[in-house]
Amino acid sequence: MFETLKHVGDAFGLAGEFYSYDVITMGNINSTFKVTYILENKALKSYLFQKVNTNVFKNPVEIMENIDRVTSHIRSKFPSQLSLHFYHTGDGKNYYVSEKDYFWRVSNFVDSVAYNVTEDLVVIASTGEAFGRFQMQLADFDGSTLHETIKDFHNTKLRLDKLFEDAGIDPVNRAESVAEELAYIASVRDTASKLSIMFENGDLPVRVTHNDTKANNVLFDKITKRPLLVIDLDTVMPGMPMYDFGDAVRFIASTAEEDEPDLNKVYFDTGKFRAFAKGFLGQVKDSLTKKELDNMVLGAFSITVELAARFLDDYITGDKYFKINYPQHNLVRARCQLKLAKDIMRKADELKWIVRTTLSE
Ligand code: GN1
Ligand code: MG
Repeated sequence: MFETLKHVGDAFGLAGEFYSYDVITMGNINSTFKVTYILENKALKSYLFQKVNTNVFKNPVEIMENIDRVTSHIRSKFPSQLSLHFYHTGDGKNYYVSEKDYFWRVSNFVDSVAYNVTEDLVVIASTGEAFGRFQMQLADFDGSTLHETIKDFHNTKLRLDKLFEDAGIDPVNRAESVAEELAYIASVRDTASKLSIMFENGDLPVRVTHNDTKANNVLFDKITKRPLLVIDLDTVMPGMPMYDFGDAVRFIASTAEEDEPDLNKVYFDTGKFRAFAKGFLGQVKDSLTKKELDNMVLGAFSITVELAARFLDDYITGDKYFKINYPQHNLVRARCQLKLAKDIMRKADELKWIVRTTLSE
């Protein structure tokens, strides 16, 4: 890897001498490295190198165009806000394609901390605030100028259709072993698909959304614990804010990691939900419609079922999409999301009440 990273750094003409690198293990799709150079004055300077997964992102050049547009929009409106800056190669591109056809990009490294699981309700509320602010800052951005980087990314109906189709084909003989999971998803198929069907029919507003609002996509200042920056803009596309809200809470309001194998540890924590909702809704409540605000909890349930279906589908089709660390990894992830979806459903009335009271505060 050392040689490869060095070569990529050269393509971007980074100053100084290659000093060291660390693999950053967060993220299930792209490969990320912190790479450090030693400058002439002996100071160290770090960068973030990313190899984009072109199996998932078929057109990474379009992703870089989207990121450029979105970050310029935010920068022009909020110039003092910290933002990601992508370096350019000698021929003026903000990416580099290596001989092996790998797609690389390099950005500034922001010295910060990101959270997977946290009990800190202040951090949780700040995460909500950061994603809510991101949504709000893009409220006047013309979504039609963005490329759809992954078609039907959060079209839950199509995701579930695909799951049952693949289970029928059963290419690696795993469908029978997940009959119980498939049966549960079948039982909630209509409920989980509802918002995506309304969205496709034009019954809900089209907004520009982040589409991957995991807590670890917000970077925090190590000392002040204030949010610095929302990252991972690969899937910024037209979408539903209920799904941004939902994707965030299914992750941050869980009592466990996304791939916790012991389901007795996995619950949806209403206290964490309340903290996130306060941060997020406080930012967006004036720009969203009542219909959107009324459907936040359904958004959380739907995207949790959707992600369970995506993990399960990947398991059924032989683990081709998400990076896995062991053979059952996608199944463990799917079960974890299903446990959360059931808990969200069980607590739905309380969660809706929390949304209502938060909005009237
Ligand atoms: C993937 O790579 P990462 O962790 O940012 C996935 C998301 C999932 C998430 C689940 C492009 O995101 O949709 O919610 O894993 N991103 C893509 O952990 O598929
Ligand atoms: Mg992502």
